[in-house]
Amino acid sequence: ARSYDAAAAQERWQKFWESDRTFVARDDGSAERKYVLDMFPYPSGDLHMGHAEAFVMGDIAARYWLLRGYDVMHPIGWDSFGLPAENAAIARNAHPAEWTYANIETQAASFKRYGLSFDWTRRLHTSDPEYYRWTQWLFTQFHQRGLAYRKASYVNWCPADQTVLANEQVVAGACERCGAAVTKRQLTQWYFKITDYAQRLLDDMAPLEGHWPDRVLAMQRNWIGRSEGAYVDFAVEGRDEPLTVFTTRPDTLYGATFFVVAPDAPLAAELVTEEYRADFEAYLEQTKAATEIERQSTDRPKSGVFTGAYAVNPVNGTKLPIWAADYVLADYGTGAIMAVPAHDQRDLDFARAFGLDVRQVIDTGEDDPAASGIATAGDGRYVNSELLDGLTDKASGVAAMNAKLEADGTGRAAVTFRLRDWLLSRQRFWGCPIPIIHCPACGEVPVPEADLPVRLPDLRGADLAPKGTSPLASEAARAWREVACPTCGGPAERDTDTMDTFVDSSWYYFRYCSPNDDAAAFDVAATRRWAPVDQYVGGVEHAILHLLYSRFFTKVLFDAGLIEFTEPFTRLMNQGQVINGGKAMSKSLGNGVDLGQQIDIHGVDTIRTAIVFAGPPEDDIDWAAMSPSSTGKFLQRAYRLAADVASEPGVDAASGDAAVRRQTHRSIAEITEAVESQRYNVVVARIMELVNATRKAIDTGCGPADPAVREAAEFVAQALSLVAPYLAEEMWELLGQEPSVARSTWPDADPALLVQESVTMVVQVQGKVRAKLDVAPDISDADAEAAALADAGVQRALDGRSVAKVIVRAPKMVSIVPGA
Ligand code: ANZ
Ligand code: ZN
Repeated sequence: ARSYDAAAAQERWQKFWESDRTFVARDDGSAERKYVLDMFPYPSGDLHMGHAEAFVMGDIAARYWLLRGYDVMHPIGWDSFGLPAENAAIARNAHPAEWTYANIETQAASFKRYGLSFDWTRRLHTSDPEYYRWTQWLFTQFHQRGLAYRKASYVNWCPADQTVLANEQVVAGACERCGAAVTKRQLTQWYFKITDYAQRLLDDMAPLEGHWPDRVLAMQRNWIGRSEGAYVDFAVEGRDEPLTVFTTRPDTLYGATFFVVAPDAPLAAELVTEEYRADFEAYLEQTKAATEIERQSTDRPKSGVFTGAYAVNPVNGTKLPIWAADYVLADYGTGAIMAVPAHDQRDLDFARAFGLDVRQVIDTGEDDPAASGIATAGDGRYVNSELLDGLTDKASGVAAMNAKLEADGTGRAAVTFRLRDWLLSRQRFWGCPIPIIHCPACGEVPVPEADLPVRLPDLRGADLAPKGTSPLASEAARAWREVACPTCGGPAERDTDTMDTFVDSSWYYFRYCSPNDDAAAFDVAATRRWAPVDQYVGGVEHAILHLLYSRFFTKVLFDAGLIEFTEPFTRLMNQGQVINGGKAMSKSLGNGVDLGQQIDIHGVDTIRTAIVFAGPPEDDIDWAAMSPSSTGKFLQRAYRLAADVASEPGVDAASGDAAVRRQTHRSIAEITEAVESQRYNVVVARIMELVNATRKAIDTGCGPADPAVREAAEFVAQALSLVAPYLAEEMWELLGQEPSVARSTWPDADPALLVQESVTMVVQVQGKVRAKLDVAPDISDADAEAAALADAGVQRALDGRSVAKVIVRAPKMVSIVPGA
């Protein structure tokens, strides 16, 4: 056949790979293992172009390691609990399970069609009881270790989805999923104690440096937000207990002129005197409407109310009026601050708005902040600060103050983190039930392991629409909810919340190592063989949440002695997005592009190759600016090479055309390097060069029967198998090889064929060519100049004149300008 029939090939090879078990991990110790993982999808609708880009990148890595002889595990599954399924089900009046599993089947078929080298025997769905049984088991392990606990607090509340959100799920004050403005509610909720791991989450990033994108590491670091400083205790008039604040600048303590508490911290209501209570209550209501982002914004006008109470500065006994103001957050530090307006801009703005004192304690040489309205934060000479006066740098100032506070018993050096505990309970139906039974006599009782899973009740036909409490707390679920206490046998009730889906996805990469294990969450020996993941691929939208939670889970499991490493993902790639006409594809814009449709038009190989060729994997691709048909033409050209090769398989290429062989081996070396450094667009570019050179050799050079041509065409098929797997299989077959190319062995470049012998260097005198010299391709400028001047023809042309100027473009050209 002279041209390639994509549709027929797709069907044929999908069947072949499945029956041949080409991509099933052997796990038999016959080769070193590689674990390649794509972030698993939500089953919302069919695949779109974003999936096409995301999944092709991991597929290249997986297919390459297979050709390199590794035992590769490249699994797939679905993150199938969660709000999208539930909202879709409510809208369609269907059960979330029906919608979810129907979508999974659709996506699975599309993944197969798209030619991904998944090991389908390891498939999992987080909404299967066989999976979530272990999510529940892990929860009980965290509970036992004191890492899962309940507390009442103000939480982020999405009024549209009627559920709480983790801080990580609030983006610029809005619900990450639906965009509604997030408000606050006081509720008792479950938390994971991720803050216990803050320092380790930071420290363990060191080995990821250079293997994870820099911006992801920076975002993680920023989210964890480590601060060094001190706790300082302030006495409060008429109160026994001191107020403690966290400050990064204990050295500015003499400059504290007032004190601020977060209005929504319990402390504020406690401190406020009767005289000021009404004002305070009104202000508290106003605060609840503001988002955290608004509250932290520096250019928002400062607001606040006086509480009537006073704190006493421990170093000099000054009375500081205590204000309630929303720029101080309730759940950071202690929810209260000492305000130093001269050296903190937010405090200065507040002081100016309410006529409070400003006292400079560091003279930086800039204008006095009291006059300029600009706080100074840099180093300078300490003034008005007794023991610090005369010191000139922050480090000594902080050290001296911390020593004094510790000696006086009024403070101590400390480190704090911005990271807060992970709020994991949700008042929604379609999630993993929290395996706790509340007993009036025994309290919180974990469901015993033998009774897991706690299955979601069916609730078919019941109203699942969000109401602020979980559907599992409704009348329809009464029979499910009411149980005997596992400890005392008395009447008790199940917890009615479900878990955040990020819990489900925090450990799925371990489950893939032994997906059908019904005795454990994962087989310890299997995780030892496969994990950590060698290459993880996914979108940068998961830079914080999913990766931080997975890192946390891994550390807890390490502490529990279940695994032997502390980081789950050795190497991470963030693929770019596919956009359309400069805009992100989205349902609301209606500009999404369906993958299936594109495959119908262009075929899988063309789509995959066009995406990979469009640019570096991490860059965005504008689908509107692409021309897949030119990529299709290139693939047909590649295919025709195989059709034209006239020598037999197995012939020794060594006797073939030397120039063709040098080109092939240079391509092998360059493509190998490009795959390993994940410059996949360069891989395609180099394959194109090799295809063109080989076509030239067939048509106008050594001809199709030369064994060097076969060698070139075979490598084209192997290299193309990474991006255009169906076409590559067809080429491999045309070349008379045993199926499948995916099982073939990636060649090594022959070093002897990589040295370029010589290139031609042109020498001009006064613009006229006077000599053509054979020189080494890496000749230096000086050697090129010397060789040019030594040439007899050049000397003749100079005819005794001096040399005024020499322009050297090694190894191509030397141009000589003679003098008078
Ligand atoms: C006095 C001071 C003087 C401060 C100064 C800064 C500069 P990071 O680095 O982010 O940890 N702060 C503490 N708790 C707060 C809260 N709940 N809401 C808002 N602000 C809070 O910042 C720590 C600094 O942020 C602390 O140090 C405190 O202000 C403020 F010249 O104390 B500082
Ligand atoms: Zn009990």
